[in-house]
Amino acid sequence: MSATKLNGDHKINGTEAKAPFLIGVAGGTASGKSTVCKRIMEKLGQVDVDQKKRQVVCISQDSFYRELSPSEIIKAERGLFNFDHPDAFNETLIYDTLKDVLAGKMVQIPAYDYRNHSLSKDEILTIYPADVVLFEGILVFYFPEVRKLFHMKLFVDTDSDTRLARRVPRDINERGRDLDQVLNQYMNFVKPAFEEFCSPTKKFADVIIPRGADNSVAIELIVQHIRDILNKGKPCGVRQVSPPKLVCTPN
Ligand code: UZR
Ligand code: MG
Repeated sequence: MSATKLNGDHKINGTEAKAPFLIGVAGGTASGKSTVCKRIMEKLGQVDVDQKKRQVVCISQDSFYRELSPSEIIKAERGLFNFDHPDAFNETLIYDTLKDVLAGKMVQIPAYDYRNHSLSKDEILTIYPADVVLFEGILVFYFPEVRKLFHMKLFVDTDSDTRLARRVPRDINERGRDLDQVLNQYMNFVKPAFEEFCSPTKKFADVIIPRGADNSVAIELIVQHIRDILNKGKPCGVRQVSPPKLVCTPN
């Protein structure tokens, strides 16, 4: 199967709208959350599809870091700001955005600029209505009201040492950090916050994915489940008007 089209259109206020199947993907830093989302999109044949026509889209919780005050920016530059604490996020904006997504609305969210520790002023991501929306991040199951919005909850469970080994080169190469800063931040903030805020949310998951994106069996099972739900036409029980159909287009 090369291309998959998932149709779940219905009308809201006279215009075409979609109530998507909303999937939360949580897990520690560098556990492979984004890669798991990418694999799911690939298997549903969505990666090469034009943004506007995509039926499966992914949103990152990083787009919802709150704006920092000038003194917090100085702390962040010294590696002294805790980006792994729930208070670093704008919970209200996450909730309101996901409610809009569930109502079939188009939403616009900023990209996150890790080098400047701030939301990008130039890069705005437009999320068009889709059949399946993945929302990934370290603390997506932390906030109870947000947690209730998901139709399916996945927790990517990768060993801490593997995650640290991935995080160090990623922060140095992609996020403009030096080794001392990465390790200090990991010991002072990332590891304790994982243990206090992220790891306890594993209990809310419907499916725990050991080894993350390497676990192709788990990912295939999840994808099959998504296909089944969409084919049955009852993805979310939220506001499904016309049943979505899964159309597999052969090569
Ligand atoms: P993932 N993060 C930064 O490094 N810099 C920022 O400006 C904002 C966030 C990190 C954050 C967290 N922690 O561990 C990680 N720190 O991004 C989450 N320190 O991203 O889930 O892709 O690892
Ligand atoms: Mg990430």
